[in-house]
Amino acid sequence: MPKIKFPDDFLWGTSTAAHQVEGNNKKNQWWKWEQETDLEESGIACDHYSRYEDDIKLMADIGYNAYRFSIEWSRIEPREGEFDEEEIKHYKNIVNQSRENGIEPIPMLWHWTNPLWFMKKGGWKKKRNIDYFADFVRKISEEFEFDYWLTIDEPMVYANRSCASENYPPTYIAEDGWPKKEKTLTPIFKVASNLLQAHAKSYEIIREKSSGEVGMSKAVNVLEPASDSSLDEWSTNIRDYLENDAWLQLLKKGKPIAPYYGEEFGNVLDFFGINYFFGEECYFDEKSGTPPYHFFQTRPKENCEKSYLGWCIYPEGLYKVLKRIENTLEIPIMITSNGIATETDLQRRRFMIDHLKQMQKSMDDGVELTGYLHWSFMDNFEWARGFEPRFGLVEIDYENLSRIPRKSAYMFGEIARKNGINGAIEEKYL
Ligand code: GCO
Repeated sequence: MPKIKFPDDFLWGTSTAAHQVEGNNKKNQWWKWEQETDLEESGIACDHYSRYEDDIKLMADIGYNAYRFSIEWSRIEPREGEFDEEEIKHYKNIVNQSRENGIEPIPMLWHWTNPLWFMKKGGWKKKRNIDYFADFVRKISEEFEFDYWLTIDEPMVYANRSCASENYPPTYIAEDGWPKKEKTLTPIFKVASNLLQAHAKSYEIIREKSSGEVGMSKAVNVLEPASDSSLDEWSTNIRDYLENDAWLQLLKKGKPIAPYYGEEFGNVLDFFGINYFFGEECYFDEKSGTPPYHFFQTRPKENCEKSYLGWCIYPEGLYKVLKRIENTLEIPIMITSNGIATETDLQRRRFMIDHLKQMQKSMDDGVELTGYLHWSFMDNFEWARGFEPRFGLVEIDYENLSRIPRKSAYMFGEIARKNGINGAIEEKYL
């Protein structure tokens, strides 16, 4: 195999999210949801909150040079307008520990969790609540400086799940508790539009103070029709428009386009963060949900190797996604999440190599890629799926929380140090 080299300052790192790894995140809606449903509880999770020093040291020892983590809003602002200086210090320690170990810290300012007080004010369903998030972002931008900032994570995934999936906490808390899922499209567009505006506002706030580059993370998948029936094709076109095309267009134009709405915002991206995991196919099913939902059925693409969660492993899709973004947005791209839940580490190693090859192909074809952040550094709390799916390069023994790097962790370390893959790495690890 020819040697594959990446640009000199390429970021090779891993991603985590506060609620999934820190433990004891008691002040957000997910914690409350876990207590009040039958779902597995996040509890102490990986205890990254107290073990971050060793975790970051381990990243550096293995060879990574970047770390994407999230700053938990409910820790920083546990009550409206009250910022917790101790918690700010905690995240400063993470940043310092990263830099001292030669690791580029890349913060995500919102990864699906909201403080309870914000939820009680109507959460992301209320347009005026965007200002509360803006206050938090302002505070962070006064306290921290970064080379790369990420504002919000997967707005459409959050909007869809919080408004329509039974296993996920609703997007606000009503006076009499959790509201029922509405199962119509209107709230989804509302929540997504507010998150979009939150990103735009955050961009402006951060850029007033920081010379760093600001982006958001969006899940972008390749959607294909499940059959050649025209209803399945319609489903695909509609969904692709709502999830992908409309977003790329509105970000390019600098103003919302239907069904997303709100103020014009101009350019609000220095780079685009993409989260890419699987291939999907869309189909029409008149038995599912209320009318518009007939058009919104997706399932893992068929005829491909599957992950532990049944997701279709589709590395070629990453190339398609990268080219599509390059063609529309024409800005640098960072892969902010890409990974696999699996019980066999060999499958993870193959998954990674196959995706890296597609990245290289896209770069040969003109895509400006600045980094690859693997999901995830360690096994963690996979939201409604609990601790069972294993996404980590590093295994967590949940009996005693010890960290046990898998072979894939070292393989990725070698790739990072060599700044690319070559036949020797494949021979050694595959
Ligand atoms: C992300 C995701 C994570 C998920 C991962 C696996 O931004 O990378 O939202 O929180 O755990 O996608 O499902």
